[in-house]
Amino acid sequence: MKIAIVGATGAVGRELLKVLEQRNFPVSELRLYASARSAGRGMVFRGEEIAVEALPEAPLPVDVVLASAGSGISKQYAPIWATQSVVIDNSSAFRYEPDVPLIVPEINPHAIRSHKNIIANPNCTTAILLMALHPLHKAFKARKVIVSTYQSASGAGASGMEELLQGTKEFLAGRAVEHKTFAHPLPFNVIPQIDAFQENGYTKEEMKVLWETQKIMEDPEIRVSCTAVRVPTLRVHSEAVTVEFEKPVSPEAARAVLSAAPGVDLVDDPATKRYPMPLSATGKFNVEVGRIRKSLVFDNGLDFFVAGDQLLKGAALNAVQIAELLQKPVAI
Ligand code: A2P
Ligand code: 11C
Repeated sequence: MKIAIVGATGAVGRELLKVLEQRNFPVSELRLYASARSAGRGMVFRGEEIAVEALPEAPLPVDVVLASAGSGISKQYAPIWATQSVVIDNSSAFRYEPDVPLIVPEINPHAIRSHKNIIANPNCTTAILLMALHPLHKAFKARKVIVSTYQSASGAGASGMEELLQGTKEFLAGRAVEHKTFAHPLPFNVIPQIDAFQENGYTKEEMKVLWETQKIMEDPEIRVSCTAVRVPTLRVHSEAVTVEFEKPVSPEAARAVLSAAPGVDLVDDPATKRYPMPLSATGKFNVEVGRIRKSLVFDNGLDFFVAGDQLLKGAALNAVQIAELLQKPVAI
């Protein structure tokens, strides 16, 4: 397949190059696009340097466009790209359109059948949550979900990582910490705001977790309340999750389900201090799940903790997995 990465120089774009390589995706030609600022810069793919091109205002000469340059660019250009290519869009621009499939390949690969050349990749927080929640939902039927997130700086892109690293140096040197990407200085802090506040008091990031969970799990009845918090880690979103199920559930039964779930690593041995953490989940394709215990609040309830590399399962890996589905539609 001829592939284009739009936003190739960004935090997700750089991972897309690596994931295409690691999964040995059949790329016959790779075109890299970013802003005019990056034009001419070289990026290495399979040992060869490819020059980044400024994004043109025209269709791209490829089969598949992997877009990760923000929702403004996707809104403007994806309809143009879609005239000639299948667009796998990492932004939130089209996720809630009824005729745009929103896909996590382990969960709803069948949704790809209805695509009209734009396919949406979910929000990273949602994708990581659902890797653990969906297998449990299939087994015990989840009804109410309460999530508190611990989201890393790279969720806000390359500038978020840079702001955390630079700000940490400034903090340690006793200087004032500058901030632009985040609403407040992030080093040695946590910020309970990701994206804009909505009329109901939740942020848009928090509402996305509800909207996208209902669409991907094809269950409009499931209720989700999220508190999304930025923490000073570089990579990996972690989430503390409480779920009330319709059917009786136990930690042992949940562990059995999760240990058989694709894309999940059960990391759950408190006696040896093994549980999901950003440092252990960094760079991993699988999402770590652990701290599984019976809820003290809900009768058919569980508490657990997940940590997943959101640049991978929450973005680049999931997008490449969707492209892999395009190659084998018959098998779905
Ligand atoms: P550039 O590096 O040239 O600014 P991140 O999510 O890490 O912030 O990355 C955003 C990506 O989107 C980068 O590759 C960035 O390129 C790209 N980008 C930003 N603005 C534009 C634009 N106007 N046209 C094309 N690509 C853009
Ligand atoms: C963050 N989850 O950590 C956000 C970034 O809907 O694709 C991804 C926003 C989205 O800041």
